[in-house]
Amino acid sequence: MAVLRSLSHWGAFRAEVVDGELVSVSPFEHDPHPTPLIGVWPEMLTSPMRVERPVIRKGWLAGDGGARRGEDDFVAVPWDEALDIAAAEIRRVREEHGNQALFAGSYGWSSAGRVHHARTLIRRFYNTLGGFTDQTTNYSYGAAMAFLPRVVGVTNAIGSSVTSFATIRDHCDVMLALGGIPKKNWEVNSGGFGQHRYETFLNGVAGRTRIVNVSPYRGDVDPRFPCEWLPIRPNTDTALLLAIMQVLVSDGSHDQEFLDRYCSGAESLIAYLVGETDGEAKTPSWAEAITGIPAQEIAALARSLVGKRVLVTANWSLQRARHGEQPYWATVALAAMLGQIGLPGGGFAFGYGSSNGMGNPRYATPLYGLPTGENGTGFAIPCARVSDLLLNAGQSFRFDGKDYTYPKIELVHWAGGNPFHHHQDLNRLREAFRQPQTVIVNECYWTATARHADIVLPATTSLERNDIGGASRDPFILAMHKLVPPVGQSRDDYEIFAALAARLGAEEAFTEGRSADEWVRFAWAQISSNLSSRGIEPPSFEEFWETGYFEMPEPRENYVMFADFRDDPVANRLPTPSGRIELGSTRIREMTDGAQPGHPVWLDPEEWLGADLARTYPIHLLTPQPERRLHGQMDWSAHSREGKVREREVMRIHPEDAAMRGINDGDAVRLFNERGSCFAIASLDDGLTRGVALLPTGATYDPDGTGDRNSNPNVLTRDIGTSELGQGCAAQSCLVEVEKFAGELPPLRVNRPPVQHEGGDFKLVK
Ligand SMILES: Nc1nc2c(c(=O)[nH]1)N[C@H]1C(S)=C(S)[C@@H](COP(=O)(O)OP(=O)(O)OC[C@H]3O[C@@H](n4cnc5c(=O)[nH]c(N)nc54)[C@H](O)[C@@H]3O)O[C@H]1N2
Ligand SMILES: Nc1nc2c(c(=O)[nH]1)N[C@H]1C(S)=C(S)[C@@H](COP(=O)(O)OP(=O)(O)OC[C@H]3O[C@@H](n4cnc5c(=O)[nH]c(N)nc54)[C@H](O)[C@@H]3O)O[C@H]1N2
Ligand SMILES: [Mo]
Repeated sequence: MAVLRSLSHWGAFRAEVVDGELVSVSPFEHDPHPTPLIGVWPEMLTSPMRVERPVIRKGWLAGDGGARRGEDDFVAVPWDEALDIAAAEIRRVREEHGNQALFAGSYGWSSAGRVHHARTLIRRFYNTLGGFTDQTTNYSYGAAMAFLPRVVGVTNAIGSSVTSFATIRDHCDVMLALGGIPKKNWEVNSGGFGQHRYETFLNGVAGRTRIVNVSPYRGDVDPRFPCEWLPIRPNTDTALLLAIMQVLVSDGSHDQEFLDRYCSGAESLIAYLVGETDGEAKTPSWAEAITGIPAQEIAALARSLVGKRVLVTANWSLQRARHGEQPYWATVALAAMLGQIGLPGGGFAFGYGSSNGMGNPRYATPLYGLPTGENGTGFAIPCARVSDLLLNAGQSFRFDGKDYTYPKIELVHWAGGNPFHHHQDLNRLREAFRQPQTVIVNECYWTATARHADIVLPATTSLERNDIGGASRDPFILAMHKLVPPVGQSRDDYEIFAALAARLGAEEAFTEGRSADEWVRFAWAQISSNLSSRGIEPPSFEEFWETGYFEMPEPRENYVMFADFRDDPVANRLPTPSGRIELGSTRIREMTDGAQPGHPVWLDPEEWLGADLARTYPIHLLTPQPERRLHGQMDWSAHSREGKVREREVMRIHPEDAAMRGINDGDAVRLFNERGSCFAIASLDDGLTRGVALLPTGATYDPDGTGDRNSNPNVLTRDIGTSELGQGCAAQSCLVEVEKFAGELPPLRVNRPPVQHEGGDFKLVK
């Protein structure tokens, strides 16, 4: 191999390997702005935090019922024994309680490589056994994923292709960016990619387009790019959007023709805006009381949009809040009132600030993961309802207009995700994790989730196996070369599931007679045939593997969302009941028994700065994605640690909010509410809306009673769905109090692996 290469969700890289050891990494030669995140690998590949061998929790072996999950020691066992025990347990639960009692939704990002994608493999495995309780939608934009199709009929408005950045560059006058366009989020994209394009995007747009960063945080647009900042209280964007629409409607400057031709139900929204429905017009002064933005500014902003090409955008975090469906619906509605949906550089789009490659041309780069097969139970919960599932067996819940019942779960199996990173209200999750009889986790590292398991199976990272990765929005298909042999006794997830399948009589169904490397070749064959069918000449596998990447040709056209629909709304009707954009919807009203009135509406998010609860917990805590890692991954790396102070995460707070509490820059603070508490180091920042604090996610949970010794904000967040419509994660609706912490910060226990004994006599080995 000329050059060894690999890839992670934060980008492609070249590797220097000497004597089976990864010595250094260097950026992919076609990445214009590589991230320092790739540098974590030489340290983290062989970190002491790797799970080195299969272990079983001591109390589980003694039949303790799970009460000590997360507190207990482990016992090392040989692979065969671990696999025998895990397989026997899966068989027993399936036979005694049925397939629904197996929960293996396994939400999480796992690896960039698509063949070895752990979440795909675990689903394939359980489906060969007849099925399991799965998870649907996602944490990123789960509410929108379920809800947007009700409004515009399709999901591509969020997940895949959005209006191309080149059309913004050439046509857009105003980009009203709710939640901004943060640089840090462009460091990553699921599946990995060849090119970081934040600079390309903003360099192109910032010249001609007026960018308005509507956000609680000025830093949500990189300060190198000119933009206006409109500070807003969190979770109140819907009120702002409604007031802008109210001004347009009362001035008569909205596009009635567009509403008549392309939308349905606009009259019910307009009746609400002008106050016919509830006696209150949604004026700028009405919105000032909610958003904290002066009424004159709202009115001036509204009027400044008239006659301009306007793109209304929102990042994904806006809908990870209570009633997160509403700001998205209101975004669509404002764009409709402005009449530019389907025009280049106009209309609406989501996620430009949320992930690398948003706004790229539509490469539709083909990739291939193993088929997951049919789930025999046909049952999946919305992914963020995991604690409800484990705690509320037999109870019903509503999702997207249908009622379901939670089954009783007896076995949980996770491969490639970290619920003790991603889920809200970790004390409640802890209680939930104590319910099943058995918890199995495949992990590369000693995450908080691995620590809460009964059986921990050590998995290789993607650097220890051959694979192919990439993302549909990026032009590169990337070869991932096996750089080093498996670390410790770790095995590929593929091998682990094949071995479990063999013990359960399903080996052939799982492997189809192929080794993992044969699947990689098979994947290339599938990708090649996709390329060929599009008139693109693919190289042979050998050539691809040797070159290390394949670059897609640039698409000829720039994509504009809903351009076809605009051209001909009859021939290209949307798959909604009216065939149009639904600004009013009786179906949505009925789905909630009237709780949602059937048009975009301001609904109280319960935990926000206008709530009664804000008298007790006056700080709205936002928990954005971390700059120096991907979620909880690589939290132990030097790069992640360099962003911390005294091993704790930095929390941004407004200088006046800090002063009221006697907090100085660099002080240790304790954040708390009724759900829990954690620590952080204060950083004073006047680029925040008053009353808001920002603490990124991803510090490894280190429980101590209901508190976290570390800085994991999910001990504080509320575990509730966005609403019964989308049932998405609502982490961004969270009130806390912050106090100066004068004491000694408690030492962390999660910076080293848990205690592991030698099998048999429990002799201490670590
Ligand atoms: N408060 C708050 N919470 C949030 C959010 C928020 O904004 N605020 N955001 C949410 C969002 S959008 C998301 S996507 C989630 C992310 O949540 P997760 O995706 O669960 O977080 P990760 O830390 O990426 O977890 C992936 C795990 O997979 C493991 N892994 C990697 N490769 C492999 C492999 O090959 N095999 C196996 N077996 N394991 C592997 C990694 O070691 C890691 O522990 O967090 C959510 N949580
Ligand atoms: N470096 C890095 N990049 C990542 C990730 C990572 O872990 N690390 N994770 C990736 C994943 S899985 C996802 S889903 C995306 C998430 O992408 P997003 O959901 O867009 O990102 P966040 O960082 O949660 O939020 C961005 C900003 O939104 C603002 N915001 C929060 N609430 C509100 C609100 O109510 N109104 C307004 N107007 N603004 C608000 C906050 O100021 C915050 O800084 O990021 C991806 N990118
Ligand atoms: Mo996400």
